Amino acid sequence: MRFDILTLFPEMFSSPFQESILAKAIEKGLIEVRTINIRDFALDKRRIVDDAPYGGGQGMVMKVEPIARAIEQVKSEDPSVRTIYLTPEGKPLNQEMARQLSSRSHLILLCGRYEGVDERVRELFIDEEISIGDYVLTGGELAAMVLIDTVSRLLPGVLGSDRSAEEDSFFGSLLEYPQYTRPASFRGYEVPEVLLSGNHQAISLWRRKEALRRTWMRRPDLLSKASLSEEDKKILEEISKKDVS
Ligand code: 6GU
Repeated sequence: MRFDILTLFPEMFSSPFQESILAKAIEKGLIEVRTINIRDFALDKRRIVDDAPYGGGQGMVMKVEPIARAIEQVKSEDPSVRTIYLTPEGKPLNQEMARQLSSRSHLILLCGRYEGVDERVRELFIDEEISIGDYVLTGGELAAMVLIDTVSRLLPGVLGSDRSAEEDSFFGSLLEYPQYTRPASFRGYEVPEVLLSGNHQAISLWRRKEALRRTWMRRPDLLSKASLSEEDKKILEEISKKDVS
């Protein structure tokens, strides 16, 4: 899968893709991440990319021509590319959207700065507008990194095969159960005994209970969307009766 990032700050992207899982995904050729400096597509001598808004008001607006030329260059190489504008006015990103995006082979990610882009960019070139949450960033660059990260890890081979399969059955429904590793005792805090028991059935049940408890405590909104078995519902009833810890 290929990502072309259109930005005024390509340097921001130098390190996030040079570490860990995404670096390996690039090395293996599973993803390709290119940055394109919008300023390279400003044809005037001073390479101006922004201007004051018509009608007056605060701040600067990103000009349409350099963005248009940059997008058209990518589209001339691949007319089927999908163009996404990262903006707090977009649809909030969630796991289902990430899953849908992961089926595409090529995305353009346009990162806005200042007071946003000239509206004609959106009308003429943008297929989809995406936000990463209800708060305001200084620009779309960090949002583009988040999007690339969450989409890439869904691609076959990016995570270990066992991990991706596991994720799919769980995904979007419940929070994770608590995890422990050695030592079994740390400053008087013990690992729950059941996890040391070797009883796989008991361990599974404990983990499901803890996942349900944690979801109920922290994200009750997720429970209405989760697919719950009859046993899950019984466990939840118990939890909601006695547990306030
Ligand atoms: Cl995509 N851009 C900016 N500037 N702020 C945001 C955002 C995007 N998503 C949430 N906040």
